[in-house]
Amino acid sequence: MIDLYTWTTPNGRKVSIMLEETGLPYTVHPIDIGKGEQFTPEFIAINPNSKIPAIVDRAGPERKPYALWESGAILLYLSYKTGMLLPRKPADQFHVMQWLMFQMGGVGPMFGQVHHFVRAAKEPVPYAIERYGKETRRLYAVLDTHLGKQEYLGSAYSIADIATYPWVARHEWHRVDLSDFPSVKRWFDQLGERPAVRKGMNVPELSK
Ligand SMILES: N[C@@H](CCC(=O)N[C@@H](CS)C(=O)NCC(=O)O)C(=O)O
Repeated sequence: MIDLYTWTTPNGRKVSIMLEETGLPYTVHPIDIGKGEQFTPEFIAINPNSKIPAIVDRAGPERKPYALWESGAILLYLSYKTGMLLPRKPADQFHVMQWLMFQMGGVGPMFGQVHHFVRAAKEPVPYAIERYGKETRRLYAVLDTHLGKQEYLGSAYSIADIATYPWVARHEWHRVDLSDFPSVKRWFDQLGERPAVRKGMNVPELSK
């Protein structure tokens, strides 16, 4: 059983999609980052960086509980644990890791800045919207060129796609029209048909 500490954000949903894809049993613990629940001593004991997502694998290495945070590390851990969604052949595996790092170092931080300056900033900051908006569109173009040549980011559906999908799902927040990036749209629509992606995107379910 895996305990997942998460909220309704792209980084959290990467992990819920992965858990749905692998079929590993998990329990969701919503951490409302709008209310500051990431700063409680109980959560800091799991993630000293006070951010979601985090997991505790009750049957971790050596059968002991194992806490892990940083979504990229969690995706890799779950791949190693299950042997799923990360190719074994080194050339293919590093290709997936390259696109995973591209998401962690580029897509996540840059799209996240656009979210902030477009939707959350207390006052308009045109310079920031222009700077991060331009970089975001450039990253969409890089994805579009790549996905014009192959079906998925790696040689097969993998954790690189899982990491990137929930960020692209917020394309309207980035003021990006996916029809400007037809190969990203093709990939996005295709992944959106996967039952695990649909379920994972609905975690945590707050309506209950
Ligand atoms: N690099 C981290 C980023 C995690 C992150 O930024 N999480 C956000 C939600 S998507 C968060 O917890 N924000 C709360 C805060 O910054 O106080 C990861 O990929 O896990």
